[in-house]
Amino acid sequence: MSIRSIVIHPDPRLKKLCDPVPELSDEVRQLADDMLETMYDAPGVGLAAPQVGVLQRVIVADAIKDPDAAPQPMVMFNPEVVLSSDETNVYEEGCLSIPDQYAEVTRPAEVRVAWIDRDGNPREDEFAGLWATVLQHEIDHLDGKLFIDYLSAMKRQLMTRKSQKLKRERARA
Ligand code: K1U
Ligand code: ZN
Repeated sequence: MSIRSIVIHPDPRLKKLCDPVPELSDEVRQLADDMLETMYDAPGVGLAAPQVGVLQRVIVADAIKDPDAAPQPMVMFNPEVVLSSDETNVYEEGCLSIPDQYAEVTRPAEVRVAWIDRDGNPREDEFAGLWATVLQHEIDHLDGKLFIDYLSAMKRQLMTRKSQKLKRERARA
């Protein structure tokens, strides 16, 4: 396993519609393992393949925030929200591609997600709380959508400028 570098906004790769994974291969399983290692190292509670520069529909997540709890790594290939609740939830979201910036986003409180697991089996399950928020945030990444796209144009511009500045500073360092 290895830690991959995380793409920082603004970057055209974060705005692209990602391709479905046609079939599970050693290469795509390796990508998922590397993404998990990258997510835990960051640290974060989720990561989508375009954030490591790969335009394929792969996400990983572990939305257990308690550092003393056992890890619950989740790998999803071709994840899809198939049902969303009318009830909504507001959560202060962050993004590893927009470091150190947070904003409240309203999303469905519960979602039913269909995906292909690491063994190639089709799966479907319901998620609530932080899991629901994180999975929606990650699936949005696969459609080229960032959490700042839910904010006003002014807030989005401000956060984009800050991220651009940070990206320039990191490139110089
Ligand atoms: O997709 C990403 O950029 C990862 C992002 C996921 C996310 C966080 C919060 C709400 C929705 C989606 C992150 O993991 S940001 C970092 C973060 O939230 C965190 C970091 C350390 C401990 C706990 C959480
Ligand atoms: Zn993100």
